[in-house]
Amino acid sequence: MALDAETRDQLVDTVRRFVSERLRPLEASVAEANEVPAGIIGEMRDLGLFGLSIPEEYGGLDLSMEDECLVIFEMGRTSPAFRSEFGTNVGIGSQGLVMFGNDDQKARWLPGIAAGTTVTSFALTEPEAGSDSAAVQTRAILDGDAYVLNGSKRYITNAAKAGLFTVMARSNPDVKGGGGVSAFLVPSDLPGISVGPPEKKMGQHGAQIHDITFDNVRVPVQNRLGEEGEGFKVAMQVLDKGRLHIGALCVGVAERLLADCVAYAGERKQFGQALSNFQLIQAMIADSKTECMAARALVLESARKRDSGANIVLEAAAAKYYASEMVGRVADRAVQIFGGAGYVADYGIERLYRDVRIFRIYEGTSQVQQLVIARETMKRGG
Ligand code: COS
Repeated sequence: MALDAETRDQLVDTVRRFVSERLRPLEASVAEANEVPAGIIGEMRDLGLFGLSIPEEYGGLDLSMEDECLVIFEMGRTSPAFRSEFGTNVGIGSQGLVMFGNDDQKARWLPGIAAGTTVTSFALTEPEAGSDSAAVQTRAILDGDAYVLNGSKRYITNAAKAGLFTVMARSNPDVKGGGGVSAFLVPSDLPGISVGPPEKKMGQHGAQIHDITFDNVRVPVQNRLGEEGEGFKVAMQVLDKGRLHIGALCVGVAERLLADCVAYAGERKQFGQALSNFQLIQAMIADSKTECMAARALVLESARKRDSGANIVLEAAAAKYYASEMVGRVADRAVQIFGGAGYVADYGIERLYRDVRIFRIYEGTSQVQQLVIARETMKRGG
């Protein structure tokens, strides 16, 4: 649902102030501790950030995709680890339930998800099924009133905090590919579930990813999301929305980096004048600005198209592809403009440079996005 312009502007403004006053001062310490403080997560709950995309009847803000992107542009102006705390509840962890859940499933889980008291994770990726997500091997075999899950999932964001997983598993071993896969709502406290230690990562310290193992986990039949065999399509449609959200996040981080570059180039003097006077520095700033504007426009246009109910498979892939590649270039130029200061930890530029690298990989690599864009373009005839 679209908010009226005034309420929307107030929300965006509140998030902007929260980011600059509460989150930015904590960036270095959160990366160092590899953890977002509980008090900050509480403030995020109070602001309603966990429920941005959850329908109002379940306690969420029910934002349109366009409004969600406007909020996420602001969240991008700080370490992406902060957004990760509520990102799964807004995006891939909850949207299968929002789009395909029945009334009972929604009533049971969405209020906690909107409030942030239940954290969700999206469990698709496996050791042998990354980009080839239709190849999932985790089994879900029907046995009386329950499916019995066996297998493992890899690099699952927020798995250790989650109360609920959306799990894609093969319910029909005779059907290879996506058609044999179903989606399940799996409470994390069911017997037989174990979550591994957090992975040591290149960046986004403070955000955690883990493996999950399912050992004869009995998931009640009523926890199946959608019909048998629909799980791959559930996952793809969840990812379509997720990719717009990640595109918006990339724009936010890029705009933050650009603002840092402009401030630094204005202060730093070499050859007797500010860096900003040098045309080779200006060229880098011009390129980053133009690319930020292009990505912002692409993300918003794609979001509006989703809000209109249109098919956005191509648009979501293009927005995520362009914005994630773009923020990589902007981060690289930022290191260059800061010079030695961009390479040492004190200025935070090298941290963001590492943080943005995953954007070209998770929720579909750039190469997967290229495949999707090419297929859809050919399907649409241009
Ligand atoms: N919305 C609805 N349906 C979709 C869809 C979408 N976005 N994408 C695919 N489908 C459907 C197709 O229409 C097809 O249906 P039919 O069998 O009825 O024709 C079915 O799903 C299989 O689609 P497709 O043939 O495109 O599947 P592929 O195995 O070729 O895989 C890619 C396609 C590679 C695009 C997909 O596996 C993918 O997105 N991989 C990356 C996964 C990812 O992002 N992982 C990150 C994990 S979360 S951090």
